[in-house]
Amino acid sequence: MLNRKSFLQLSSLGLGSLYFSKLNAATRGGFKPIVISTWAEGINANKAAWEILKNKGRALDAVEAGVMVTEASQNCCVGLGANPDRDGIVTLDASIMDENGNCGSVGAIERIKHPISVARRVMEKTPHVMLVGQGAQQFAVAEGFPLEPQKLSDDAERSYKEWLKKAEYKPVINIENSGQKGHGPFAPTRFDNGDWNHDTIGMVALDAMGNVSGSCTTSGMGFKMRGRLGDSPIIGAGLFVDNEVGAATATGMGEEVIRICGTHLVVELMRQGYKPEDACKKAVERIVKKNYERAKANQVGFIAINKKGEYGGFCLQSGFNFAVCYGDNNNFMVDAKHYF
Ligand code: SD4
Repeated sequence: MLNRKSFLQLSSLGLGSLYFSKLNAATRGGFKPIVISTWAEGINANKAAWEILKNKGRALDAVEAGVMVTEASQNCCVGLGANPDRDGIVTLDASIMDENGNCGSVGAIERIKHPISVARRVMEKTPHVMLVGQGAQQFAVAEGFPLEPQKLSDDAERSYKEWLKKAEYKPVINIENSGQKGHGPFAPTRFDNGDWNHDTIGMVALDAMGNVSGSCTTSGMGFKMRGRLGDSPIIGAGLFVDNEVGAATATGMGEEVIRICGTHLVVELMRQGYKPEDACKKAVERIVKKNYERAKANQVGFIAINKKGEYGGFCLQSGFNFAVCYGDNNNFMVDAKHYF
């Protein structure tokens, strides 16, 4: 415990405020096992991950199985049902990282239903971390993944046709609160029930053995330039795990996340003692500090867990939420606090 004398000593070193920002951090969770994931699609994904975690399975298996649910959902902007790039082709990115610092990813892969599983194969079966484009697809096929037809889902077809009318190339942010309907450039689509449907799911989990792993899978941004890669397949940007500390994943405008090596930063801040929410907040503040105007015009959300099973998230704009699960009857949404 910090007594008055030691606090004065810390203060004289200029460390008093640092101590208090850590002390005052919102501490949520503290459960093992636990899994958290981005956006509302995370609820179903968490359920699949929880089935593994509750049976003392490995976090790595949980984060793969969890996001596979989202990838398989035709009703979602993640996976092959998602919005295409501006040339009308769906290209997918994914990454995965385990408790031993092993990682794998695929970028701009086409016609493969489960990019996350290909990313895992890259990690486990090649000496490499990342495969992209044609090469990634070739590897997937050689590994026995079926090549799916190159066809847009009905929803994506509709969105794309709508987008082509103006073909504007600018991000739409804070769309959850904007009252907008329909589909904008870079925008997620909207379900009939009014929920927004986002392009990415990132998931991090702590298993019963105390090991941490993470996954991230995305169609990137709807109507993106052909060849554009976001943060999701980049280790240290869209996903980072360090089993000594915890794990973090990101969603939103990937370029902003890449510029600050976002999830690596979050994990390093947790290593310094910040709670997950405060570490995410600091990373968001870094984005703002780098370029206020750009930060104001974009959305980014981080989520993180530490080795104690504490969790947190923070974002630039209101509207970002994440799903937290630590029991059959404990799987719920949390609204992340926001900077603007
Ligand atoms: C990207 N971060 O490709 C992803 C997009 C995303 O919800 O998270 N959309 O930049």
